[in-house]
Amino acid sequence: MTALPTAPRPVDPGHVSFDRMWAELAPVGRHAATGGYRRFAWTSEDGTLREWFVAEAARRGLDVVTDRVGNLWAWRGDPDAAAAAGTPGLVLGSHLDSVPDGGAFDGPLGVVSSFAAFDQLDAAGFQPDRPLGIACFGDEEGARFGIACAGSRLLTGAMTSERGLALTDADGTTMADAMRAGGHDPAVVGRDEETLRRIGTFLELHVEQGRALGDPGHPAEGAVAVGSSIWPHGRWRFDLEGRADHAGTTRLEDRDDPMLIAAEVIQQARASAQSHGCVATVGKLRVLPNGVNAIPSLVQTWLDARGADARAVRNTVSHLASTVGRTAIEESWTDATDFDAPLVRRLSELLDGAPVLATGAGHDAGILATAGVRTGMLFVRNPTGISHSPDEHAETDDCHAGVDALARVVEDLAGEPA
Ligand code: HGY
Ligand code: MN
Ligand code: MN
Repeated sequence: MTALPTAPRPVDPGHVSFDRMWAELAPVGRHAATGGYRRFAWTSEDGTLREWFVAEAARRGLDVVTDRVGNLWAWRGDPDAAAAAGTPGLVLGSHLDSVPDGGAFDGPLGVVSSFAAFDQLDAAGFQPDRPLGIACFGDEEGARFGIACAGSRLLTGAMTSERGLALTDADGTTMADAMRAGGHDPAVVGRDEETLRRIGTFLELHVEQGRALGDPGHPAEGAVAVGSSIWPHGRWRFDLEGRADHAGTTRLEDRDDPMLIAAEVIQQARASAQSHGCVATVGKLRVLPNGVNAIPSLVQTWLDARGADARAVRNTVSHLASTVGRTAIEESWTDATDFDAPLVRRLSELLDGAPVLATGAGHDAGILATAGVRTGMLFVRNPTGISHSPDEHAETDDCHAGVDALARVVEDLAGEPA
């Protein structure tokens, strides 16, 4: 008996458009040697990504607005009229920039999935009762100027424009000059009330960057989870000064070599984090003059410390500083962020009891939540949990499941009573 031909699976328009967009973005800012992405704020790669976002919005008849900080917002409907009428918009989105040699999914998965969810909903003839938006936050990773979520921090006033615009990159270029070169006037940068008023709810879909969804048998095993909270976390810098000298002619007993202190900072950071139940990372050093045969005059050492308990994180850093006898200069701090609890419950219910997970990763959603915006997150499984690496990966089916989940919750949230 010949098997009846199985009916071809209906093509999901959102999945088709997701795959198209994903393929289009893949080469932008990808480093040939490492396979990692170098998509840094206000660079030419950033400009290409911004053009891509605007083109995708135009493809769907969405109006694109650039806010005072340079974040992009694609709108369907009139967010100002809706806000005035008491039903501000539902906004999806994430970021397109990366850490140095980052993966393809951290950020872009949320932006691409948002456009694809719009396509899914359009194909189903969904008529939202409020404006729908897609946000593309600039400079989420802080890879070039050193402060993560710079776009959302400047938008909400969590970081002053004075501080942000004066930040410099490794070449000494200020954020203000980089913005200007990227076509955005730094003179207008600052908290943007008009933009914030338009947002009723912000929902960020993001790759999980953890292993809860991917571990077979883990209670959270599945394709999509709901975010509950973000760990408190911060960035500190140690400026370790020494005396420049010759690597060959300077006796060991005559040296004042800051690299030895840096080595102690790195080792003790791990030990202090371990003893305080936190995580700590030294991923970046700046060595002057950075010559193989020159004892450094200065070694700047950056520390990233995080944990479920803010006091423990701060104790990790203060214990480290006292152990090495040096000052930890705080560059940024983000308090623990809890997403809107009723929204978290609703998202989990809408997604058939999807697991609810905390995360150690910072997100623009966390900055908006801290600024009082009703915010939620969805996480998509990346089985290895690896992120901030060219090896970051999520399966296409799971990415499609993320699009479906986003479309499902938009149908509910964009029809809820005001
Ligand atoms: O650092 C973070 O957690 C985020 O990737 N910016
Ligand atoms: Mn990231
Ligand atoms: Mn991210």
